[in-house]
Amino acid sequence: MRRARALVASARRIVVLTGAGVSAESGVPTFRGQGGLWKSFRPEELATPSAFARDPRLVWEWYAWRRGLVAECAPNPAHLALARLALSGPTPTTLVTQNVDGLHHRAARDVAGEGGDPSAAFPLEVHGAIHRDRCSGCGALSEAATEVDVASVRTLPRCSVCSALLRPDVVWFGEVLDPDVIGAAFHAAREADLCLVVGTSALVHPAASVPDATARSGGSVIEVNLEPTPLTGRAAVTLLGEAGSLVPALLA
Ligand code: BV8
Ligand code: ZN
Repeated sequence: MRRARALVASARRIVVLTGAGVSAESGVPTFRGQGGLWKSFRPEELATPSAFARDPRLVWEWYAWRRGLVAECAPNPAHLALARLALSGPTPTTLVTQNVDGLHHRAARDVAGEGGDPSAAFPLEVHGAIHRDRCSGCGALSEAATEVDVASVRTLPRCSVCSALLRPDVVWFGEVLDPDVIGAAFHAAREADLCLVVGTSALVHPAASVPDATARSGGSVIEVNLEPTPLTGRAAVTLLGEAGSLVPALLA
């Protein structure tokens, strides 16, 4: 922790990459850990365009359930410490998240408070946002309808413009990421001399390569995780433990 805190203190520019582990202590299930989402489901059944084409009702049932879960969750001390780093820390910081739960945005608003400007702590959401709908036909975006009726295909939400089925505005496997968003993430990572990676299994690309961009331009990587990952070999420091306590301690 001492070495990690020294790296944070001497960093000129910081990029942060978070994964499901940063939201675990908020009660949002991770994908691959114990109790992970993919214990009870299989990614190719749900998080793919072909799954949606084959059985949009089943895919919507999974996302509606996750939306309900996330609505009950609140940012945890790790989200809040990262928002404080980005809003009032001494070092220019860019937050990048693979998560679609919107908890970093909520932490930014909590930390900025009434009348404050939270935008500097809004993350680049490289995999989209579960609470936003996108039209599967014309691409129109809308804030999610509160309740999605997943009783049958006929009751699924449809676009008011072109009447095609709406889908959650997230990036599925086999889909390309928004080039502006992932491009900004890699740009920030190249410019940074420190990449702080919190709670990702570092298995899903291209997001998992963001820390490499910092390392390739001579920067350092600090990893916070319960266990080693493919990134551990390239990290200057790996802090093993829960993000909710390690991240506030690291950034205090
Ligand atoms: C792309 C959004 C170009 C939806 C997600 C074959 C065919 C097609 C594609 C591929 C292929 N082989 C490889 C690929 C590329 C593929 C990929 O990387 N696959 C992997 C699995 C091998 N990537 C893509 O398809 C991407 N698009 O490449 O387009 C293309 C196009 C066509 C063909 C080829 C290439 C799109 C990827 C985006 C997929 N969408 N989610 C949704 O959320 O439903 S991915 C999903 O996994 C989430 O976004 C999540 O963020 C991401 C990564 O998971 P993690 O966040 O790391 O979560 P995980 O549970 O895995 O790990 C949690 C970690 O936290 C653990 O390490 C745990 O120890 C730790 N932890 C737990 N609790 C705590 C903690 N740490 C600290 N404290 C705690 N308390
Ligand atoms: Zn439409």
